[in-house]
Amino acid sequence: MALNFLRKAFSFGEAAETPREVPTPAPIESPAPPPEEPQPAPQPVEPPAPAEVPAPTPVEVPPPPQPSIPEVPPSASARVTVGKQVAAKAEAITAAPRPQPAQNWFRRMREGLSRSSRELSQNIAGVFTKRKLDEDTLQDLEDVLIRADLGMETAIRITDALSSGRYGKDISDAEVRQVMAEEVEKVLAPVARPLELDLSHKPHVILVVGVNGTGKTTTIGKLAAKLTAGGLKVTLAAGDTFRAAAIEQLKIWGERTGSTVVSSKHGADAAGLAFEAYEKARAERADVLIIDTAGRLQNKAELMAELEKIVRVLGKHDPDAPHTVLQTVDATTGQNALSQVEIFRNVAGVNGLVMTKLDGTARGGILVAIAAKHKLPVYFIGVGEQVDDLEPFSAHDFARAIAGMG
Ligand SMILES: Nc1nc2c(ncn2[C@@H]2O[C@H](COP(=O)(O)OP(=O)(O)OP(=O)(O)O)[C@@H](O)[C@H]2O)c(=O)[nH]1
Ligand SMILES: [Mg+2]
Repeated sequence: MALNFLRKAFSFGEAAETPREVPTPAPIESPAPPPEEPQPAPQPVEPPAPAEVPAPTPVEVPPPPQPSIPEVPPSASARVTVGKQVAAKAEAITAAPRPQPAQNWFRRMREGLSRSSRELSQNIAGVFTKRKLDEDTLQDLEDVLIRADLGMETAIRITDALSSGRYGKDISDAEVRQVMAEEVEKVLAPVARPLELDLSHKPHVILVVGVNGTGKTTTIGKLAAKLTAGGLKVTLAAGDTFRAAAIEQLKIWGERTGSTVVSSKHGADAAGLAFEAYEKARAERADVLIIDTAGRLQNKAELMAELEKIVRVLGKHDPDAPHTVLQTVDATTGQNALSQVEIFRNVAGVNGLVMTKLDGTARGGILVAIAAKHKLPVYFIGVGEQVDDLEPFSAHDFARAIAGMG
């Protein structure tokens, strides 16, 4: 898969040109003209006036004429999986080398989750010191698990698994943690899925949404690094037009990762910018367009309506766009994260999550509650602020880390 991902020749320098300002987008309500074949010329072009550029429809992109790669079935040629191999390549373009190699990410996640797991382990040990597994201990354990944000459903699942076969017997806290790790892994396994990009869309559009400060822009930068290092051409859209600093922040990520950045003036219409960015990405034959958005609280109706508008406008270009709607969820948030996902999912059609800030939180259990409730794929976890601190999510590793196991 990774080889397939890397199959195209891509010049890092070429894509790393200085991002340019684009004019304020044209009104988006005008009906889209009929489709047209994509332009073959990859050179930078002046952004065309939106009204003159026909809206593209999904196109079949035949596999490129490179030598075939044995690991990848031909039918999968337009799909790529963003995984560890690409993360490893991202190392090469990290501007500031980290003191420790990215392969230590599991250690960092475990250290990060140690606040969650330490508290949990101590509380479990408190329940099971010289006590048999009976109604009282099971109830106490259930309370501990719920307080650790794991959610009622998973708490009951764990206590049920423990009581079957062990009821009335002595049990150690290590055994309890072992069962907990097994049950948490079962809850997480279905959501631990790799992010897949369908490059037949050209661009595959990823819209990134979430509450203020949850890590949208940082995650976009980290993801762009993986994609460009994997040989893909990436365009970033500075859809957070609320704050001038947000546009600058994305431009810096664009420079660091060799991605083109499309931005408009501070205060411009975000949906219009998304529309314009799509046109530009398409004209320049970008593989992936990642759209940043302004952070918003899920209870602010007018801001949530703006997200709906962005989705609607992208659909004028390609009825399937945005193909991925990624929500960043801050792991330090606790229970409120559940309603954040609920509302963003309803409004913007979130179909994948990135759980950020798993380094150093005592509330990592919320990921389990979100998985149990929403069953949305968790593509990555954020374990720090640096470019390589974004890792594909592993149910097994996470479950062991939160249960405080080696
Ligand atoms: N420790 C840690 N910090 C993170 C992580 N992801 C993002 N951050 C930090 O969280 C802060 C907010 O990140 P942003 O990417 O600006 O968040 P945002 O969602 O774009 O914020 P708004 O645009 O204001 O809504 C920054 O200081 C990031 O460096 C992570 O995984 N771990
Ligand atoms: Mg931001």
